[in-house]
Amino acid sequence: MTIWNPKYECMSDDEKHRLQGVRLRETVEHVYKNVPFYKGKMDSMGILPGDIRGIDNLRDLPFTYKTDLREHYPYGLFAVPMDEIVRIHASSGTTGKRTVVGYTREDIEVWAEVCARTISSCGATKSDILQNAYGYGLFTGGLGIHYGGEKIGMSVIPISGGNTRRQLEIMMDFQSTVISCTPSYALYLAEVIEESGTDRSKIKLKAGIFGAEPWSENMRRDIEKRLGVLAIDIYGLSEIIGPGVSQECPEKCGLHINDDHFVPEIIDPDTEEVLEYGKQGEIVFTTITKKALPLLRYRTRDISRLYNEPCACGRTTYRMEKVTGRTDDMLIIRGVNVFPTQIESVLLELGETAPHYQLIVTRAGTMDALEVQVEMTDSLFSDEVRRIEDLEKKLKFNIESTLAISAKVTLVEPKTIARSEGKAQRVIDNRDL
Ligand code: DLL
Repeated sequence: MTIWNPKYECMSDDEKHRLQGVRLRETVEHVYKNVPFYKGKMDSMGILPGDIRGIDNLRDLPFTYKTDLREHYPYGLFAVPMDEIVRIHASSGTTGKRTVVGYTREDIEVWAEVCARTISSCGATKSDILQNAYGYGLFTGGLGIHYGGEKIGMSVIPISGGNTRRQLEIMMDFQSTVISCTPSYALYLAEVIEESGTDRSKIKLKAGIFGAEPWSENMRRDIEKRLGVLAIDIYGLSEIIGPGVSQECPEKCGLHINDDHFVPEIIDPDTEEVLEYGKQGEIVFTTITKKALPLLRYRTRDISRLYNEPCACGRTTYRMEKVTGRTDDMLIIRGVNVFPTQIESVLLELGETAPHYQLIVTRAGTMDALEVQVEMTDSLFSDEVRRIEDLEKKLKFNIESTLAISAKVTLVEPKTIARSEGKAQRVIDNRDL
């Protein structure tokens, strides 16, 4: 299997640490000079850019949290003037405000490079036809993978997400050999292929690049068998760059982190203490080449482990364990990030229900479904059925238009949602991933 950029994917530990050290120093100088938020944080900790001599000083630097991005919404953490920004993407914030990320032309080039590594690691070359079924738009999945595919020289089909019939028609007519989408959508595609009695000899797929949400080894086996592809995991988050932070190789023993651009650490999420290789904790990333939005020690909230033993594929990058959970309550429903607090603000904004609600997530077949149960107030409960149905429709509409996710809304009788003495259990996730 080809390694896209052996110079950087197969460095010795010494070479890597030296390169990371140089790039970290440049990044720290850049943020200290250009981002008042970081200057303030470093000043209050008594650290000057000159104190950062190498990668071992990483742990002297401050952490960055998703709330920092929200507090500086939209552009407050950007480290370059807006006329150097050539692209803006956004992802869900914990409340109404989105997390906004920006890229310079150089950042876009780095992003294409790391996505080219990702796509190559499933064995794809410029002779392949890539059906890119990640959403194009504010979500980073579509355009990130698109540029990576083009950098390799593949024929990229920017089909975006959804419209399953059209996906199948294009897959057969255009002879797609590689597909990129969320793993749950891949399973749904497999189901539709089976149910529609499609002639499988017309499907030329050989590999799939699946990510943006957690998926298990069982799901991988299912997808590989039913779609007839090699299924590899791709991980990333908008704040760090989007897709392309790390990816599996065909050995499937952890995801190779593009650690010449993103330096990982594993910490205890409560004490913020750095943990050793092999220990489970929250994965934290520092970007060391990003110009528009460099982030120091970004708390991803994703749970993983780090490995630094060499991999049989020849790459020498750190590897991370497949992400299976988070340290916060963010849900990923059909690839869309959803915080319960976002739904809460939609419910409270309308103010016609009681403030007690519960989210029930299920997976019917291969597709995630979200039901929002909200308690009625006593007066609503004694009102006409018609008014209750109208309110359900209104809430459904507001949730869909604010969060871009469809949900079933059910108004339930007063006092039927269990009260808790400690943290309210807002989410019942019945998916068996
Ligand atoms: O989901 C970027 C992406 C696009 C990754 C396409 C892979 C493919 P966000 O919308 O900012 O970015 O969501 C980031 O999604 O913190 C994880 O919780 C979760 N996530 C992403 N990839 C994986 C994965 C994109 N392979 C958040 N396994 C992250 C598990 C994943 N969770």
